[in-house]
Amino acid sequence: MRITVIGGGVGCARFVLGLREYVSSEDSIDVVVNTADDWWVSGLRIAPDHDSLLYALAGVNDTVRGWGRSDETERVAGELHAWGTAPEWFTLGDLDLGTHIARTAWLRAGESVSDVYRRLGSRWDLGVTLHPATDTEIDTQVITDEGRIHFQEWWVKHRSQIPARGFEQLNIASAAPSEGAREAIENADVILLAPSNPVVSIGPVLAVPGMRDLLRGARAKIVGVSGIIDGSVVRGMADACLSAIGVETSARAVAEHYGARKAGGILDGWLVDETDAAAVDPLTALGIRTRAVPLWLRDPASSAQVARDAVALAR
Ligand code: GDP
Ligand code: FO1
Ligand code: CA
Repeated sequence: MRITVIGGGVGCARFVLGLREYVSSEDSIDVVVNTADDWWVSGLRIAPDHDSLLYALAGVNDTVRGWGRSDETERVAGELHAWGTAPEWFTLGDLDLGTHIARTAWLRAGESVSDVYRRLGSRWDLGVTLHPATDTEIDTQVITDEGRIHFQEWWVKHRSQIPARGFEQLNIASAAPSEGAREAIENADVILLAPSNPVVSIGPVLAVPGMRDLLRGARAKIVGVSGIIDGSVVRGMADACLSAIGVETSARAVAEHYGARKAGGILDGWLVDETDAAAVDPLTALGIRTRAVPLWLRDPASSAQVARDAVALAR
C-alpha cells in the first residue's frame, strides 16, 4: 500500500513516526511537506518543517523543542547575533547550521528544493520519502496592524501574540506542485492529512495552484486527523492562526474548513479524539466519514494506533 501524507513540522513528524512504526514492508510512505515556513536568515535558507521531519525520522532531533538537532551547541549563533545577521530571538544551533549551509550551497549551485530534499534525505535511512509541496519559494507573510512580517518573526519573535489579520504565501500564483508531490498524490492508495496546523502548515500546501485539484482528482481516499483535542490545540499556537481566519478551534470546525470532498472540499474521512465525539454525527451528515478514537501522539505505539485508525478509515 502506498501512503501519501500532507503535513508540516512537529505534529506531522510525530504522526509519520507512528505511521512508519505501523506499516509493513510492502507499504511505502511519502510526505508532501509545507515549505512556507522557510526563511532566508544570515544568507542561509532555513526549512523548519522539512528539517523537523528529517531530524525526527533520522532520530537526531531535539525532542524537547521539537525543532533543531539533539546534542546541540550554539557557539556560531552567538557570533551571528553579535554581527547582527541573525536576530537575537532566532537561535541556530551549530549542527543545524551545517544543514542550512549545505542546503544553501546546493541551492546556490542551481539545484532545486526537490534536489536538496533528496540529498539531505539520503544521508540517513528515513524509511519515508519527503517532497516539497512546491519548488518555488512561497514564504508565509503574516498581515498585522504594523504591516506584513515573515511568518518566523510572527511565530518566534511575537509568539503569535500580535493579532494576525491574514496569512499570504509570497509568489503563490507562480507556484506549482513539485514533481514528487504530484507523483505521490496521483499514485497514492491512501492520502492522509497529518494533524498539522491547518492554517500555516496544511493551508500553504493546499494554496499551491493545482494542489486541490490533484487531491480531489486522486483515486485514493483522503482522511484527515484532527490536531485539536477536546477543543484545544495540543501544542503550539494553531488557535491563534485559526481565529485569524475566523475558524473556531474545534475538531468539527477544522473539518468543515477542509470541506467534504463530496461538496467540493478534500475530506472523505476525519478522525477526532474521543473527547470530541459530538462532532461525529454532524460531520457524517456533511458527507465526511468520521470516527472518534484516541488521538494523542505520545510515543511510537500510540502514534502507530492513530496511524492505523487513519488508514482504516481510508479503506
Ligand atoms: P509545526 O509546523 O512544527 O507547527 O507542526 P505541525 O503544523 O505539523 O503540527 C502542529 C500541530 O500538531 C499542532 O497545532 C497540534 O494541534 C498538533 N499536535 C501536536 N501533538 C499532537 C498530538 O499528540 N495529537 C494530535 N492529534 N495533534 C497533535
Ligand atoms: N522556534 C523558536 O521558537 N525559536 C527559535 O529560535 C527557533 C529556531 C529555529 C531554527 C531552525 C529551525 O528549523 C526551526 C527553528 N524554530 C525556532 C522553529 C520554527 O520557527 C517553528 O517551529 C516552525 O517554523 C513552525 O512550524
Ligand atoms: Ca510549520
